[in-house]
Amino acid sequence: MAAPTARSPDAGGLILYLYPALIALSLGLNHAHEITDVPRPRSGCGCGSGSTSRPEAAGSLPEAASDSISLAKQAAVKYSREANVEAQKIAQDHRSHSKPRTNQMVLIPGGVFTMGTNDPKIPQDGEGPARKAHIKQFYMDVYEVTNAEFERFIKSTDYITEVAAAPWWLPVKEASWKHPEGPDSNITKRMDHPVVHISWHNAVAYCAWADKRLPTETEWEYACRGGLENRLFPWGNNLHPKDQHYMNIWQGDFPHHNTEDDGYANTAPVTSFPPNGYGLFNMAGNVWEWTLDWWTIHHTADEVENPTGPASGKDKVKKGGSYMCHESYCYRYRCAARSQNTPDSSASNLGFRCAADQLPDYLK
Ligand SMILES: [Ca+2]
Ligand SMILES: [Ca+2]
Repeated sequence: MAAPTARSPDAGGLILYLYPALIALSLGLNHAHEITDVPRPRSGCGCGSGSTSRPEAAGSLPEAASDSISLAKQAAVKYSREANVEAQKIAQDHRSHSKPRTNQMVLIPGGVFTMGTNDPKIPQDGEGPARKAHIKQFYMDVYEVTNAEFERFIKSTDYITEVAAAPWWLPVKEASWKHPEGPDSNITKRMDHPVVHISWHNAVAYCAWADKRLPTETEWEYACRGGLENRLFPWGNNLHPKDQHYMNIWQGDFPHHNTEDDGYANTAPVTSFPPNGYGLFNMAGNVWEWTLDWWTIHHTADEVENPTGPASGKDKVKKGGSYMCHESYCYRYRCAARSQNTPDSSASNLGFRCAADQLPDYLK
């Protein structure tokens, strides 16, 4: 599979990811000349199985000196502070990768459902009219794409992520997926949270790398409803079944005070909260999710089959609402709800998950 290429810089600033290993290697070698305590090769140690003792005669000074310098360089690389930091990073990466993967998909059976609603809560968003939509079967990611999964993509492709040209909400200077709240922030403790500050273009590139694609808006909404008809949320109409929180949104006095009653002021791990009838987690809430479709608020009331939205447009559809949504301001954590962003923009509450026609071979 061909690696996606980096996008041209005209869509906004770019963040360049240099190979930390190369930096560490270069720093380590630069420090080699500072080593004065040169280790001496031991003569005739016989270390290691099958090794032969170094003949005494062969230990001429020039060769020994050459070996010593080589060993010193290796030692410098191995033990320099920079190399140690790099080793810790690699170990940390290894640990994060040894955690359970969250790239699994489930089969969403084909069928017909009622898309949209004739009782729109936000009519100007084009939530209506209700229309019958036929959907052929497809696969859907069980979880929103996490920082850990996205990092695998970045590391294996040299992909350079786009930075928002026009953040629509709480603009954060120099924010990126790796530094969601700006250069001083990081995602180290959020590897199992949804990746954010991902443009639509970035999401498309990731899905292609994973042998997947973005879901259409109709597929997304069908999947969100989990087999239920005409319900507000993925599990039904009751916001708090059994007095429990079923998604990560905003509780309290928006935007002044978030009581975090659901346990999270910001993003939550993608495995949080109960799944819907199809086994999908956090379709509503946590982060908004990009879809394939261009945005329009005008829909036919006719029956449709596997609709893919307008042929062109300015904005892309996003679905599901986010941890920033509160009923008083953004009552969009409903399956029929929708909103939009330009495809080159990103936000701290906008992520994605992928769909696929066929289950990728590596998941079989
Ligand atoms: Ca919350
Ligand atoms: Ca979501």
